[in-house]
Amino acid sequence: MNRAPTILLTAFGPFPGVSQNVSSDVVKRTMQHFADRGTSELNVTATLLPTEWRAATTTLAGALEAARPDAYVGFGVSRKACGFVVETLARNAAASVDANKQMPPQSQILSRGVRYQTATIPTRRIVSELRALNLPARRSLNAGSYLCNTVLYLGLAHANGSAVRGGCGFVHLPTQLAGHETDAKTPIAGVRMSLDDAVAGAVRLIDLLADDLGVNRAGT
Ligand code: PCA
Repeated sequence: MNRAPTILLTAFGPFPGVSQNVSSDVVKRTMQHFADRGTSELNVTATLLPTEWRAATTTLAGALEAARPDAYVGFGVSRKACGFVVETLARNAAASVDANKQMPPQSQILSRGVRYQTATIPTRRIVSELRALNLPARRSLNAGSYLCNTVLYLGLAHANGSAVRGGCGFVHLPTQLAGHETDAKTPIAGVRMSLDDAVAGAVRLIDLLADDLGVNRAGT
C-alpha cells in the first residue's frame, strides 16, 4: 500500500540577537492545525533545528532520512522580513557565529558543491496564494549566508538525489510578529502580520504543496 505523502517542516531555535525564534511557534501551531484536522491523506511532520552549524546539519540530515519527505519546507526568521519571504536561491556560502559562538567549519557549505541551487517549491504560486489571503509576501533571491541558507542548500542537495517530488524550499518570517512580543519590546516597523496570520499562511502553503502531491482534501 502506498503511504500518504509526507511534508517535512523545520524551524530554528534561538541565535545571537534573537532569543525567541518565532519560526518554532509558527511551525508548532501549524502542526497542531494539521493534527486537529486529522486527515490520513497527508503526513505533516516537523523538526526543530538548533541554530548551530554542525548540529543543524546533522539534525536536518536525520530528519530527511527518517521522514523521507515528498516535500520539505524550512522556516526561519530574518530582520529584513516584513511578511513571508519565499526564498528562491541557495548559495554555497556559510558565515557568522552560531548559537554556540562557533564559526562555520569552512566558508562553503559543500566543498565541491554547485554555487547556486534554485528552490523547487512553486515560489510564484505560493506568493500569489499568500497575497490572495491578504498576507504580505514576496520572493527573494538572497537567503543570506547563515543557517537558513544552509538548510535550503542542503535540502536541495538531498532532494536532487532522492524523490522529493513536491519540492524543497525555505521561508523567512519577520523576527517579531504583531501582537506576539518576544525579547524586542517594540513592534518592528512595517510588520503587520500576527502569529495567527503566519500560521494561516503556512497552512495555505502546505495545502498548496499537498494539492500538487495529489492529496484529496475533500471532506477535511
Ligand atoms: N534565521 C537565521 C538562522 C536561523 C533563523 O531563524 C538565518 O536567516 O539564517
